[in-house]
Amino acid sequence: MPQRLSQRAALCCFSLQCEDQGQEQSHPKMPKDIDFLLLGKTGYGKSATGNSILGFKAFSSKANTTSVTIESKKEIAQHQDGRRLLVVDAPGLCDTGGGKEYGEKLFKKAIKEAMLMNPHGYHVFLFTLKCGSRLTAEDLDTISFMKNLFGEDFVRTYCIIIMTYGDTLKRELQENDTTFTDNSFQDWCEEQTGEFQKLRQEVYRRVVLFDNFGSVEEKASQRQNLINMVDEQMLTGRRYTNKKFEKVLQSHLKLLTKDKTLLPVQNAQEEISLLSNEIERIQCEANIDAKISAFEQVAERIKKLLKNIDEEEHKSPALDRWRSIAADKQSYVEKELLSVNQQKELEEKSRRNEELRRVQAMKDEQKKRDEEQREIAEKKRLYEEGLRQVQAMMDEQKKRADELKKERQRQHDEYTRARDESNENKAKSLWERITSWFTW
Ligand SMILES: Nc1nc2c(ncn2[C@@H]2O[C@H](COP(=O)(O)OP(=O)(O)OP(=O)(O)O)[C@@H](O)[C@H]2O)c(=O)[nH]1
Ligand SMILES: [Mg+2]
Repeated sequence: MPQRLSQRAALCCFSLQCEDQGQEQSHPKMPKDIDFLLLGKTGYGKSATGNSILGFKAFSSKANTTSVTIESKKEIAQHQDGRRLLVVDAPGLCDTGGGKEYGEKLFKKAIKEAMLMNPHGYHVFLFTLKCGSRLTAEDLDTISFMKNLFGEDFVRTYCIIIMTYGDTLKRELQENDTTFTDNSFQDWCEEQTGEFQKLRQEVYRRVVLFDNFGSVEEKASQRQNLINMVDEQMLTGRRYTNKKFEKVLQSHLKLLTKDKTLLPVQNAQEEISLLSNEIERIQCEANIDAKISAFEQVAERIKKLLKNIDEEEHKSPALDRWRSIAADKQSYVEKELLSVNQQKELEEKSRRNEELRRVQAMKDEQKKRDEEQREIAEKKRLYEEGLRQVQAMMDEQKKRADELKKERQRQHDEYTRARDESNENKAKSLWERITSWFTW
């Protein structure tokens, strides 16, 4: 068995003898795992509350006039802090199905079953009441009946009151224009008088509101309120056992220890139940790495479970059934792991391709920009080259015009000189040359 379970199995027999001395935990007020038993009148929402605590629909909850739950049922879930929450849903007290006496007889039988289902006892009894209904004489009868069955101290020491139909209270407050806040329920409890207040004092104000139709977040917060209450306010942290049940329990425990076939089966059954819940939770996990890691852990747990079953196989043929269930789970988890890993690979490949595409697009963009820059630079170079050439031409023309001007000035000076010297021929030839400048 996984270590936790085999320790539990060992504790299972040990706890009955030692828990009354508060030795189960080093901090007796904070049970490591919490075992709850749901009690209350038929139709008050025990099964619905059990489902809210577990975080999934384990128990059938319906609007019937007669009892919906007719036998006790056990389910386990793992809380986010790693603790195991065991919830046993019992049939309602004072059932309407076959008269009061018959109902009480049925209930006693169911409680015996519930005790056998969890022979090391319960930490907490959740007594359900319904918000919006008065605490009736029948409810008080139910409490007396429970005290009679479990002992006078039972309510004070082990009960937490769960007020179901929290939605009704929220609606009522809203209708009176009061916003529902964290303190609203405690304020509401304070305002109550009469039998409810007496009962509240008796359980040291351990009353928690449950809206079993609330959102997942609301249910998680209700569950946390309940667990905080168990951690902070439970008076002993011990498990409830009772002389009346002890005989039955002792013989059952003896059977468990003597008949080596029962414990391994019970442990395998519990671990498979936990694994099933964990697999369901993992299915909803959105983060692929978290999903893979959780599946790997589950695969490891199944491997250990199968190993333990193989080691204890000789003890009980009933283990065959659990081995086959565990093997089914193993192949399911392996398939899921394969598929999630493939999905991860595909996602990574597509991410890599996307990255490559992005880098290529960036490179193309840069290339285009470089090309445009080159074109602009070439145009600029050509333009400047053109400008330089025009400037050079203009400079050349100016130079030639200056030279021409100088030559003409020189010829004109020569002509003036020839005329002054009365050198008619030279003057005439020079004048003809001067006038020829303007003929074209
Ligand atoms: N509105 C509302 N309805 C609720 C709430 N909790 C339970 N119910 C309803 O009350 C009815 C009885 O609920 P159950 O969970 O079957 O009650 P139970 O105490 O397990 O009944 P038995 O199994 O017959 O003893 C169902 O129709 C539930 O949907 C709640 O918080 N709000
Ligand atoms: Mg029920």
